[in-house]
Amino acid sequence: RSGAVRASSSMSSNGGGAEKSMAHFNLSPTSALKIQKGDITRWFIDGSSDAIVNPANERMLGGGGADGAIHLAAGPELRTACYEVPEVRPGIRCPTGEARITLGFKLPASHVIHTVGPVYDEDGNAAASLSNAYRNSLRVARENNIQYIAFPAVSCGVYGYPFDEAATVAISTIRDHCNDIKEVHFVLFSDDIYNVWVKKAEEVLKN
Ligand code: AR6
Repeated sequence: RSGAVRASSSMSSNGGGAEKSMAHFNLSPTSALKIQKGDITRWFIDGSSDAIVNPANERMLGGGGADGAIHLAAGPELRTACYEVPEVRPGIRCPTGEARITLGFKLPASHVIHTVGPVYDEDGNAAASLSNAYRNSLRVARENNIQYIAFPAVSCGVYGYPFDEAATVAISTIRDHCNDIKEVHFVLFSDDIYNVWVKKAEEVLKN
């Protein structure tokens, strides 16, 4: 478990002049939001019940983007565990906006929470579906005593969600539904998305 992103290296971005690679916000007296750039497959919090969120599809059997990278890093046991998640309709294990949990297998994080964001804007309801994906991921985390959770920018790759709009939904949903989770992280792949997320967190969490 070496070389991973570590929360302990965080620095506040609120005071100005802070290090760019990690931005730290308070969501409540007991919950923090940390935004960093990086590869989510390498993220973990040492010695804790932690989970990374996989931006999956409704079949839950792998795909491209972060989903592909997570399955590759976790090893084939992850696909087997996903296959065993009951179908709610033929071929569908996790409908859009819902979340399911598995172990992390070879990943440094102990668990994977699989969620499915919307394709932008397939049905005119993308913001509600994206909010549900974050809210249900946080609910499943709490139900499984996860204290630390890391999200990628769900729907911002293959599913085409504009970064600015996605950041508004992601951060306001986490602000409203983070109860009891010690740290909610975003691990973002590019400078572009990282900068949008930090700017939006400064706006949304000020109010
Ligand atoms: N770590 C962190 N972020 C990553 C990583 C990584 N290793 N790899 C990619 N990203 P996407 P979606 C970013 O496409 O839009 C899959 O095929 C990426 O740059 O992974 O929800 C699934 O099976 C982008 O910002 O997920 C579904 O079919 C963000 O993660 C579909 O894609 C999400 O991009 C889901 O599409």
